[in-house]
Amino acid sequence: NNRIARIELRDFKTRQILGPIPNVSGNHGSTFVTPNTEYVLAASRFSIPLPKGTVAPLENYASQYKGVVAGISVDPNTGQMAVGWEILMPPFNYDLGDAGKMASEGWAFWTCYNAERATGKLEVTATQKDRDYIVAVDWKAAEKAAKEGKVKTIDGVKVIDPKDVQGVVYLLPCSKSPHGVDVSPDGKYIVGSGKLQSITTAFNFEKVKTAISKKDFSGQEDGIPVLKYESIKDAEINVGLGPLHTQFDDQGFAYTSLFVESAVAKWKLGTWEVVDKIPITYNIGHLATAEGDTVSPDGKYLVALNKLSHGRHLTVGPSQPECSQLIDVAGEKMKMLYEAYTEPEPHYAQIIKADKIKAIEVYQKADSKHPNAIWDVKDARVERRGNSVNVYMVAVRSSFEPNKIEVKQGDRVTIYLTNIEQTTDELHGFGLNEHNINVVVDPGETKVIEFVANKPGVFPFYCTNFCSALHQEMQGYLLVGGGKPGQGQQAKAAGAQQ
Ligand SMILES: [Cu+2]
Repeated sequence: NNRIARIELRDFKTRQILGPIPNVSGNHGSTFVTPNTEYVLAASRFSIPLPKGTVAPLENYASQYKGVVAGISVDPNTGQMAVGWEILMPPFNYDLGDAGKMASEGWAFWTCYNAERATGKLEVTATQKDRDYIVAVDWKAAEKAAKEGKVKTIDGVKVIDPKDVQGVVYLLPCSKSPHGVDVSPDGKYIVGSGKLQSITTAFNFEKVKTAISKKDFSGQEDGIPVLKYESIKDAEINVGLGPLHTQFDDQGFAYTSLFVESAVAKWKLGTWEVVDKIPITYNIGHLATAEGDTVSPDGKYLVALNKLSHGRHLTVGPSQPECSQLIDVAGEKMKMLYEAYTEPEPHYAQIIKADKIKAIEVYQKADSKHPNAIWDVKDARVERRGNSVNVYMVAVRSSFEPNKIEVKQGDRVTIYLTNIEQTTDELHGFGLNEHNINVVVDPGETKVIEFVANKPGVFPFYCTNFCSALHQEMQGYLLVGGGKPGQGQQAKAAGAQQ
């Protein structure tokens, strides 16, 4: 749905969901951030006619369909995200990105496939040419163009058309069918692999800048200059079959996942020699080294996020979990340490040092701002206003107060439930029978539960998050009167027949 969520690492809760992002279609090129989180990168996987809602014949795909790469701005004080700028791109399929850093600070990169601008059976039609592209955006120039109004407004956001604004975006020819680009920790190398070629290419960012200043171009796509491959590449590394993504360690080594070969290749930046290889089970896609996307990777560990497990675990039906493997990369030779099973399909990860995360375990009473929170059992009550029933409820080991709610059929019920515990790991839950309601309330948190009591009868509510030896006793009753017995069951039976 072209959305980006921001999760606060203080409590690991989602604070914002931005989107659907205008003009971006199938955001597969996220979420990579610039070094100071000025922007989060986003990109269209599926080019479509713009603005959204426009229909153009698929026969006109090459000219009337458009991709978009975007910088989602992040407020440095609040973290609030908004669309910063977008760039109108040829109808390729845009894939994973990475932000420039150090030597390439101020730039953003994405790979794209389907340089053929093909439709139909893409496995054939989109693999005709020898090369696809890495998109290189000078995001400071994009920011400036947006600020100076050198934009079109499409669906309410600022969109830069490279035909009108020069110097914002360039294309670097890359091996066929790439699925990601990775910038080395010093920012000097832009590393891209195409899964249909057995090499990984290290582009030298200095050479990219020189080629741009000398206009050393081999062509253009919809007004975007294409740089000459031979002028900007430093090395082609013979990593193996089906190279996809590359991560880095603290000793100048790079690790490239090999999907077809089911292996990870370790190679040296600068000398470009492949020094080690380790088999993976099976078909590795993404991989993550400790802080491997940063300017100072931590090394030591690598996690291989594999796409297929091919029955390495007990079979429990056709749907199979996938395999992730933990590899020790501290020594000369990579060592397999452990494997575990994850939901399909593992798609990117970050490993962050634990001491960087300062998460809370309890919401402090002093910080409670909810207007309807109550912190004393004495304040627990049920209030009626017309057909609205407000319940001010406390959860604390091991009871709910009040533990009886009496309403009439059709009443709108709102429960303000505060878990007044201030103890680590003392969460409570609130489940209401046959109402499809089950919420978890963290220590010190207030949750609002709203529903219309449209079924007559007596409905137990109970704690659904284990809390104490008397957890099972933590329960109460909702009594919904004034209705005709059996009504709920009749409605249910009617529903079942449909
Ligand atoms: Cu409980």
